This record gives sequence, C-alpha cells and structure tokens, in this order.
Amino acid sequence: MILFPAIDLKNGQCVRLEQGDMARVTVFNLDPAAQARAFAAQGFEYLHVVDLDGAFAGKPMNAAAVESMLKAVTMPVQLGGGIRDLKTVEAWLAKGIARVIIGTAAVRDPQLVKNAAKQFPGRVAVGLDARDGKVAVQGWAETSEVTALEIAQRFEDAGVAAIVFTDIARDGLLKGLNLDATIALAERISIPVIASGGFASIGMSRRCWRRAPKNWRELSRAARFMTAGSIRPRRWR
Ligand code: AMZ
Repeated sequence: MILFPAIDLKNGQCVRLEQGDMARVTVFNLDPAAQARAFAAQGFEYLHVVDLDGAFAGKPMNAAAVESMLKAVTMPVQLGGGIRDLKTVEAWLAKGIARVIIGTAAVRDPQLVKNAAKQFPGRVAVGLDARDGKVAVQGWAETSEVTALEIAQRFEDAGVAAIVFTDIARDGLLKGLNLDATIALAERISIPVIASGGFASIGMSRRCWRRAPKNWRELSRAARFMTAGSIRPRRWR
C-alpha cells in the first residue's frame, strides 16, 4: 500500500485548494523543498506533486519549485499540471521526475498519452478529475462531456502506469474519499487506480483496503491527502 503525500504548487508555494477553487486557498508551506524533505523524514516513499498554475496555463509554471524538490529528496516523484506535449513529458522525465500525470491532454489529445506511454513504459499516468461524473480539464475550470470510465477505457492497452482518480467535490476538504465512485471505476478497468480527493485518516485507508477491488489492492492502491496533517505513514502499512 502506498500513501502519496501531495504537494500542490501555486506561485512557488505549497497550497491546499478547496474543491480545486483558486479563490479558496490555504498556504501550508512557503518552501516546497522543505515540505518534500519533511515528508521524506516522516517515512513516505513516493511524492505526488501538482503544478496548479501549470494546469491552468497549459504549460509548466512552477518548474523552479519542482526542481528544488527533486534536489531535496531521493524518493520518486510523480508530477501533474501543464504537461500537454511529448517535449514536456521528455523534459520532466529527463530532469528526474519518476512519473508524469496527464490530465487535460488525456481528454483532448489521447494519442499523446498513448505515444508517451509507449516511449516511457511505466512512467506515464493519467489524471481523471470528476465533477458530477464528468471529467474536468484545464485546472478544473472546464468540464468535458465524458466520464472517467470512458477516458480510462481508451487507455486500457496503452501501457499507462496508473489512473489517478479525484472526485472534485471532495478535494481539499479532508472529509473522505469518494470510495463508491473510485471502486466503480477500478472494478471496470485493469489499470491500477490511485484514489484521491478528500483522504483524511488512517481509518479511512483501512476502509479503502477492505473494499478495494483487485487492481486497487494488489497494485498501486494508494491515496492522496493535501496537507502534512497528523497522518503517520508508518502506521499506514
Ligand atoms: O485543483 C485543481 N484545480 C487542479 C488540480 N489539482 N487542476 C488540475 N489539477 C491536477 C490534476 C492532475 O494531477 O489532478 O493537475 C493535473 C492535470 O493537469 P493537466 O494540465 O494535465 O490537466
């Protein structure tokens, strides 16, 4: 079981947004490298990073902060936000990002995901963020007409490492994952699913564990939470 601590970056700072809304922002660390080191010291083994400005702009916007985190820790880092073409995928992987997460382009340019996954096996994940069942794109400012399942199915044979599934209504509220929607998705595809949005406690993780379908439990079964909080990773396993 992997628990990914998440660092969302806005203007070079670590923030938490409520339901992805840039207006409802809490800054929880001014220094992303220090936050990455703190997570490493707590025993986490994998970091989830989102370039929020990048997701809105469609290109990397917090590169200096990401690079400072890569220098600060040795654990693998997965990164999403503003990764919309193969050049950007290549550049991040060359800089030491372990796995890129592609959201908007998975809806608008599925061939990019297929090409990237073929070229970099195991190093490309798809981020699917759902609002009322439909996938949101462009920093969640726009909602598409497709469901997470429809998009995920496009990539069944593409060699995608994982689907990071977030229920936007839960994100940043620390009130619990949308387990029903996550399980409904995980049961219908074979790609490992990373549950995200609202994760808040170890008790919750145990409930995930008990209910998780096969591809969740045996593969990347994981969750994401948005602040350093009081969750101790050693108690997770
Ligand atoms: O909180 C938000 N408004 C938000 C967010 N966390 N908007 C996008 N993202 C994340 C997605 C995914 O990891 O969860 O950005 C990534 C997708 O970015 P893009 O640029 O590929 O759509």
